[in-house]
Amino acid sequence: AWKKFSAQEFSSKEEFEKEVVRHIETTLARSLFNCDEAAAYAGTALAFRDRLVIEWNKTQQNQTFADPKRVYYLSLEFLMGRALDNAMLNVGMKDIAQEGVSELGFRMEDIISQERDAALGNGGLGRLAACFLDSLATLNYPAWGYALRYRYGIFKQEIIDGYQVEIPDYWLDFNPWEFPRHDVTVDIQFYGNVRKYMDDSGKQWSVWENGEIVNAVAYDAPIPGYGTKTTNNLRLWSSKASHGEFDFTKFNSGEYEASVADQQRAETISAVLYPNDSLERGKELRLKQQYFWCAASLSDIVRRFKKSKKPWSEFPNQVAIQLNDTHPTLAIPELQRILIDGEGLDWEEAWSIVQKTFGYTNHTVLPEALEKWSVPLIQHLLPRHLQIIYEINARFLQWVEKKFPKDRDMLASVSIIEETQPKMVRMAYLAVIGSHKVNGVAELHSDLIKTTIFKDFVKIYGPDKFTNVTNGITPRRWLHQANPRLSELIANKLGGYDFLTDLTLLHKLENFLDDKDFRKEFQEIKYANKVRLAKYIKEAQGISVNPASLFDIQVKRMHEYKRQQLNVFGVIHRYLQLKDMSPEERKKVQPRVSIFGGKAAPGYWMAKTVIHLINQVSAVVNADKDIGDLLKVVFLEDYNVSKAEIIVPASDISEHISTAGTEASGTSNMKFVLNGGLVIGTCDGANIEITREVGEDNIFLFGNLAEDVEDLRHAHFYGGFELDSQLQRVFDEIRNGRFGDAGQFSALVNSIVEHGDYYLVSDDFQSYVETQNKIDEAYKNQEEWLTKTITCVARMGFFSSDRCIEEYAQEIWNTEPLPPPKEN
Ligand code: 26Q
Repeated sequence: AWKKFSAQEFSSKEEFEKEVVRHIETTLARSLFNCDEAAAYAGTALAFRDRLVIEWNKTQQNQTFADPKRVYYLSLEFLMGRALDNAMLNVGMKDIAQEGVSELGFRMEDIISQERDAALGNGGLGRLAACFLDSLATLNYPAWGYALRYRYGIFKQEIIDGYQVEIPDYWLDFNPWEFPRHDVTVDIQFYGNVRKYMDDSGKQWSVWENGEIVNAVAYDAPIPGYGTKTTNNLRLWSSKASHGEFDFTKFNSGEYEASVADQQRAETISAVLYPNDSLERGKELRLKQQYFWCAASLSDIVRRFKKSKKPWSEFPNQVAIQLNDTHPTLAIPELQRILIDGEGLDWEEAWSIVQKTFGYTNHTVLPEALEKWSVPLIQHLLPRHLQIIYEINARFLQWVEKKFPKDRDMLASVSIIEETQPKMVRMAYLAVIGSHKVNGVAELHSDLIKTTIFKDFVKIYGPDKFTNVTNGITPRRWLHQANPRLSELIANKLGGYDFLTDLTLLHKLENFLDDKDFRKEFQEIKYANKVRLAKYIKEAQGISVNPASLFDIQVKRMHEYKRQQLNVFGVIHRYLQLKDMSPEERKKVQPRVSIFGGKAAPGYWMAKTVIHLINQVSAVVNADKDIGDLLKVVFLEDYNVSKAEIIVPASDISEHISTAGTEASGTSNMKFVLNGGLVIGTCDGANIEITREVGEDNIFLFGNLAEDVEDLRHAHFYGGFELDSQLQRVFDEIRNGRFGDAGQFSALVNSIVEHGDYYLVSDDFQSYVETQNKIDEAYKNQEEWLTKTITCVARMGFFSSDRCIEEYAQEIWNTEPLPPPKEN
């Protein structure tokens, strides 16, 4: 086996075992005689945690001493998944640990699966933040993540009678990876009023007073890099009642209940992750979360900067703050407030610091998903911030007015304040105005934001403020950890594991396209991964699937724009065709398993209806004796990061079929291809760049283009659109009750046949079905298929999140790595 790198190591399995046993007996106070898998997990995690902590402390010390420019990644979501396997692989001692745990009578797989996912996110945006932390540490960037310590992560999904049911995810019972920092707390203010006064020198000050105070307590988690000792920090804020005089008097005077109620109200702020991956309009608690987190993080960042005793003008040379979507936009007026009200800087000086400090990443062009908050709500909760937002807007509009005199439309269209009833604050505009760079997450998406939602800002600032950083994924988790056999095979061919930190090295795999042994093993690994998924499907859903079938997978959040409905209509069409065939004809058919997974936001009725339809179709098709293995339909419950690690390596085809122009990037497309699966997809998001890299012959593209979407929607609106006859038949069968109570699905069907088919399902259906048929044909030639998949893997180097981070560092943050000092 190849030596990956040298790190601080357990010198032997005996030493590792001793540490595990010590933790079980002393830290957990448990007897070895009743050591179950949970205890074995805890012991193993704690043994590795000890190793991480040492490097973590050294890294932080080194960063404090060198005091380089740091990156702060503000994201309300970090979808981390499990930590133990990642820690073992990044520290590089999984082999020793594996031997150790087996001597203790356990299987490493079982121990790893004891851990609960840290599911502090909804989907793509949260997982992107987690991949970025891995890359930042691996590349030795001094970087911190900031988020909230939710008591409840994204809900667990159960399917009962075909319907989604949400179960709370209370995940903190035992979490060895977090360290409470009860000494690191920040007072956060809400409500109250603003008073103006003049000091002796005649200077005007604003004070925000009489508010309610909530305490933010820091909890830290170590983020180990791969093959480096750099261990960065993820800081999560937890809300707690502040024990100021106010509570104390209540308690003293016997108002115990009122006092406890105050405490609970404070703790509610960090209680739960909002389970919407588009929008939850107007919820005061969500706005409280956002401010609580921004204010705590900024106070922490400013405190750290002030220790260096540098002048304020140095702040943007020491601090880069990246805003993951508009969720942390309040950080902009908050920093301005700290600088002018707290530090006494004048407006212009402060504002120039603010603009140089922030960068903003946009993740959507869908207008309904753009964040807005009502002026009265902000006025009530954050009166001083509303004043500052108005001042930012007034100065900005004045400046625009000079550039575009007498253009009233321009002023109204770029104003941060939308003049509706009530007035609304457009958070994306505030984020654009308060940042020095704005980026989209794939080329098409970055082009689209410049011509749609931020069109006028391009006129005002020029095009250079807007840039693209195409998303990426960490090859450590999404290749090495999820698919260890493939990773090892590649290492054997390329002469080591360097590709894990330079993914472009994968291109050398093309030299082995004719290597019979390599091809055979590559194919065997895919088959073994499918067997593993089949086993999981049997255990979890009770459905038997044949691993020799074509595995067709669509796993992602349930959304109309992602078009799981197009997929399931295609499945129904396939089923109807199979039913029409003679037994002779059926023998020629390529067997297929259609696998779905994904959560719907609890209030998103249409998305839930699609889940229900998939489950109904699954019940009918899987029970049909005529069909047998020719078609199986599976809805996998509770899709999450750790399940993705089993699902992603097992696809033959995965589906990324959003209406063109709606999916900003997509990142699971990258994960599937990196693991030797092909893609069926639309010309959308990162699919386009995947096509550029792997070549048009190695991807199955279909459907209308983004540039045609507007006209097509128009055509629907003005009628005269005739429904494809095959889709018509699918709808007829749904309506006549073939898949259960037809009434349940009428709104879904009607959204297409009567209400304008906003997501253009009917326009793309024929092209989709034809492309699926091409896939059946292509799959029959297994040798050619294999050549395609190997070629794809070889050409995925571009999609490493390491490449993204280098681009952010150069184009947006202007930061350098700080490698750990050499030790003797
Ligand atoms: C906002 C306000 C209130 C409550 C919730 C939200 C909210 C929460 C999460 C809004 C959006 C999200 C998540 C969005 C998301 O995951 N977007 C995806 O980001 C990926 C990474 O860039 C892209 O690959 C996907 O295309 C994009 O959909």
